Amino acid sequence: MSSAFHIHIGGAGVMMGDMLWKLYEKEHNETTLKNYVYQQVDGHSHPLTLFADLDDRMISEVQRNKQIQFKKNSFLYGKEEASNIYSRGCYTIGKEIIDKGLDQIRKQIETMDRLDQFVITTSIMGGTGSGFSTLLLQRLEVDYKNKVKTNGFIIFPSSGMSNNILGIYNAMFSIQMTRNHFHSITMFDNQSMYNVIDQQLDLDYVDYSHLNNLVAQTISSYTGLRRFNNIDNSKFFSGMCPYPNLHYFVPSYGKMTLINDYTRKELSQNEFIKYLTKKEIKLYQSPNNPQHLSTTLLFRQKEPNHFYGKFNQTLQNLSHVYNQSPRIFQCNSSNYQVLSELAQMKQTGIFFSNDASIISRFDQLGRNFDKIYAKRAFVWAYVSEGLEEFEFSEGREALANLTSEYSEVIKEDSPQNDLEIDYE
Ligand SMILES: Nc1nc2c(ncn2[C@@H]2O[C@H](COP(=O)(O)OP(=O)(O)OP(=O)(O)O)[C@@H](O)[C@H]2O)c(=O)[nH]1
Ligand SMILES: [Mg+2]
Repeated sequence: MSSAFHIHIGGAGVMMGDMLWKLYEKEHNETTLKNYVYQQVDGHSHPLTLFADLDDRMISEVQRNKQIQFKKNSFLYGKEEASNIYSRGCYTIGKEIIDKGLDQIRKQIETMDRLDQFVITTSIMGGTGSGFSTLLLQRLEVDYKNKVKTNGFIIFPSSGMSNNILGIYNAMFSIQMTRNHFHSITMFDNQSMYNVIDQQLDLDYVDYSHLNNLVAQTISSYTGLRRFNNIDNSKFFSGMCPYPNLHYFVPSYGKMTLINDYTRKELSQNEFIKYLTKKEIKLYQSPNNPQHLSTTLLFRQKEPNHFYGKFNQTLQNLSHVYNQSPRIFQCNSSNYQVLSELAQMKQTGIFFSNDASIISRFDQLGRNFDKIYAKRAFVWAYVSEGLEEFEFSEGREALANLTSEYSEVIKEDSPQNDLEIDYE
């Protein structure tokens, strides 16, 4: 019955995983379908997961948490980080531990009745997140090709990071991996997540734990369909891909409220959908108007939602704008919070959109890359770690191909995407 294996790669990936497993642990008592993500042995639940990093700093943080019964096989680390260099993660340092990692994954998977999907968290700006992820995904594909879906929840570069030279190169090298080795990618960027939190919550400070919480809530609602309602979620993302390569999704999550905000109230159907589809709460924001190729609403609430299944009016209006109706899912479970300053809302939701307007961000990444590569900034650092120079242009070409695949579809798509939504 077990069917998802989680892999958390690089410092950011590991910390997102840390937050996610803390959340699963809180949700643990509410579900009878634990063995979707845990191995059950003699009444104990052990996470089916691999935390992989080239150094042990972040992994030690995770191991400090004794509440969760991780198995030894769930941790893989080497002696030194990839120092922000993709090729160190992919070719030199990463190679030293890859076989051990695959072995740890295999041993855990052997304890499962079946495996439907990998759920992967990482940030493609880091040397490990970009390089080691690429190596691992290439190797996993050999062993599990076509049998197992690979769903990524990935931090992309923020739009303002044009001076992070290594981060831009790493992200560029990772595009091929995201296109070829994943069935779906749910995209986040730190700046957008900061903006969303800043607009909604009056916090004195915001750190990575708040951003990781947003990612964890998104993943948990998605896997919650299976963990709480026994809904087969294997087609959740593939049902949003008109073409296999166009599998990049932008999520919006809400509502978030502070624990001491006593004004919080339940939203009506229209208010809630209107809120969730607002451009400003996207966790990966593009300057252009959305170009939704397909959309999905995922609601989360313990009691059956009184407006679930009665969306006709709203759906008609949404479909008028998007040219198609969003699919709707409901996960019946409470909304737990790991961060003590955030309130547990009665109802939350996620709006996933296959939004072609992300190409403006891909174009921006391409322009930033062109600028630094023209001056050959730090090319030596990658080449001295085993990268062949043609891979720079190969990476750039992969990005250009992806952008043009999306552009083709936009051309065919209805111009109605720019319309304001009338919800009443
Ligand atoms: N959302 C989020 N982003 C993070 C976190 N930690 C780092 N980042 C971002 O992710 C980028 C990559 O950092 P890491 O994930 O630490 O890098 P890595 O993959 O471990 O790679 P190396 O350290 O170079 O081996 C950073 O530039 C930050 O922008 C985190 O906990 N959460
Ligand atoms: Mg690191």
